[in-house]
Amino acid sequence: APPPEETATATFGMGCFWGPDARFGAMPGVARTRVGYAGGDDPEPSYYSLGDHTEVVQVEYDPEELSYDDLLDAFWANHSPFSAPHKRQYRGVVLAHDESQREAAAESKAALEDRTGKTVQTEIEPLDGFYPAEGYHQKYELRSTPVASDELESLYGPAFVESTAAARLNGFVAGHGDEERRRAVLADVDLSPAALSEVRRRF
Ligand code: MHO
Repeated sequence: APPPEETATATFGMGCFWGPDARFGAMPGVARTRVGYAGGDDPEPSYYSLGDHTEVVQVEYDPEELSYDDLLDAFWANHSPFSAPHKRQYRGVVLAHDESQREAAAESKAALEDRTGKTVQTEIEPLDGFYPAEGYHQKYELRSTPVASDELESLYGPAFVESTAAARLNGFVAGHGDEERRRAVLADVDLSPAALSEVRRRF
């Protein structure tokens, strides 16, 4: 399927960014994902010199297929909102791109607190700068199937990490998605039999 013409973008901190990169990447309606550093003031963050930033995943999605509330559901279900983070690097945070995201996030946070009677530690802040992480952190799970990952790289070039195919496969090799969707994506992607069976062995 061709990528949507207009995407919306969401940014979340939810612990080590490898996991949520894979989880969101497998979701129908997600067009692209990337991981990076955000939520701090340091002008030049890197993995080994993060400053006051947090590991985040950025999700570009088709708003006709998926809503920001759907993403928030996945966000709350896949980090630990009630425990204070050990390090700022891994804190739970919604980095809102606009006022409507900020409101939706605040409402869902209040609803979670009402439902559980517990205090949510997760923060909600406006996004102010996103710094892409090093290449080897992008589609990290997919790099554990190197035949497939190298083939995607030669198909799409270094920007393969920004492809929908890479997002999906990165999710599938991490165990996300259902068999029907995997089959549809694998039938559509231009990989060799060797790459396909390398990926298939993971689920
Ligand atoms: N230090 C952990 C998390 C990495 S994540 C990119 C690990 O090596 O598994 O922070």
